Amino acid sequence: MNSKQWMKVVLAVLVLALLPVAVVSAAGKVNMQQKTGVAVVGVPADLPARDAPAKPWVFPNNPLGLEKANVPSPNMPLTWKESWEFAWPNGTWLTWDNNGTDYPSDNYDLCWNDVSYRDSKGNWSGWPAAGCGDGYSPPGYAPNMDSWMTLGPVSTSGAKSAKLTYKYFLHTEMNYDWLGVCASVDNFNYYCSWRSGTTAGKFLKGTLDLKNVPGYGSMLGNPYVWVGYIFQSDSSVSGDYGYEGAYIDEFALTIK
Ligand SMILES: [Ca+2]
Ligand SMILES: [Ca+2]
Ligand SMILES: [Ca+2]
Repeated sequence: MNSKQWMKVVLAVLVLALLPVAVVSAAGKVNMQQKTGVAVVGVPADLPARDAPAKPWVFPNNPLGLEKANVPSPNMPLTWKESWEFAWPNGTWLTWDNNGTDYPSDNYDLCWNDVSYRDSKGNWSGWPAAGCGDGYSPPGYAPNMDSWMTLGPVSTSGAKSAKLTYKYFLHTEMNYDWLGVCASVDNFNYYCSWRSGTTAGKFLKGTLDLKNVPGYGSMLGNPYVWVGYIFQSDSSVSGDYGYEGAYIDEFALTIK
């Protein structure tokens, strides 16, 4: 082996040695806060003010980030499934940094992307800091994030039911850093159910019934409906304190 290959072996051993620590830090008891609230496209999240971070945020390094084949995922008409195993974003998925790069100042350009760090099935899941200009590999989210991914529009005209199911792994600073599962009928105001805290190192099942969207009500009978996830972090205590963020996997939107 040449020196580069040896370096990879050494790094692999180091990463494997650190894995149990990472797993332990995300484990423990399921402990989450929940709230509802509206998020608006293009309007940065208005999170409570905090003291300045004690130390500047530094992007973690993941020299062993895996590559994968760039092939399209299969599309399905009434049930839209996403497992993040294939090329993503595909179809009408969009992802962006909703507070741009200057909010509040010297912020980053971070949005969702597929990562092979954790999954509930297969090898990949969606993670909110791996995409856009400053995207990097997990674990550890940045401060001041407002990372969105949306799918749509889909039509619920004539539908008797419309439901989103998914698996989520959560590990955030309780009450300050949030994962929202959201729906919209105008692709502007997104009505969300927010969670913060920990799923204790596991993926849990989540649902969003479009018949009963928090803060809105029924979104059935609409020709245009969008769904999505938003990850928001405040100005301090994030990946630098070992918090991983949120992973989404086994997404299925079923309209019938
Ligand atoms: Ca997956
Ligand atoms: Ca930003
Ligand atoms: Ca925080």
